Amino acid sequence: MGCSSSLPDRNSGRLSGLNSENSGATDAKNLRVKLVLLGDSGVGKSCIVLRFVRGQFDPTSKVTIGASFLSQTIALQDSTTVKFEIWDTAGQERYAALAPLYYRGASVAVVVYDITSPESFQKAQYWVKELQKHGSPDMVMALVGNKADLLENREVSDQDGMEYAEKNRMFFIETSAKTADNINQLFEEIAKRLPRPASS
Ligand SMILES: Nc1nc2c(ncn2[C@@H]2O[C@H](COP(=O)(O)OP(=O)(O)O)[C@@H](O)[C@H]2O)c(=O)[nH]1
Ligand SMILES: [Mg+2]
Repeated sequence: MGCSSSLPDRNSGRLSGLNSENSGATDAKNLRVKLVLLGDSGVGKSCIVLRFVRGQFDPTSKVTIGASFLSQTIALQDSTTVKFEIWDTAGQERYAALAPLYYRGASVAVVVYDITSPESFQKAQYWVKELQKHGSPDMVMALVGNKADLLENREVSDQDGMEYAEKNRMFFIETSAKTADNINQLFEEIAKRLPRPASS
């Protein structure tokens, strides 16, 4: 049973002045960014989003309505706020050709793999290359090793994840959507790394 973050609700941005062509700031203190998640099916992308936006894991209902859009705002220490407009796919990650439509205009890409699956780590590397070729050049990229609670089944070392991320100038973190471990930290670290518009 997968997580679905595709249920529109009060957190959904579908009806609230959605401007998919990105990005950027409303002003220097209040940033608004488009964030996309990429990675193999089943690595936990939807669960990460649900955990972050609603504090839940594994909802009982599952409705798929295509790429879903959820938003969540966080406040940073320096009193700036960052509103993440988070795009999660409903399985379109299987169709690599559709991906550019999805990540176009995104200022943040979160590439997720499952620490118990070397195949998913390979796939993550494919997505990183894809983003380097076709994404916006100033995109903030994070590499996430999810399912960190399944330590006894680990097949990708944190060392391998970290080294790959470093080489590709990405932020690296291991998370568990199940236990909530490092989920908020992931988004906070991304927020800190966003380019700030010059205040006027
Ligand atoms: N143990 C564990 N299972 C997880 C975690 N995150 C997701 N899952 C499970 O992995 C499966 C796929 O999750 P889902 O979010 O639908 O993956 P997606 O296809 O990448 O969106 C589901 O059965 C989840 O319950 C995690 O952090 N730990
Ligand atoms: Mg999903």
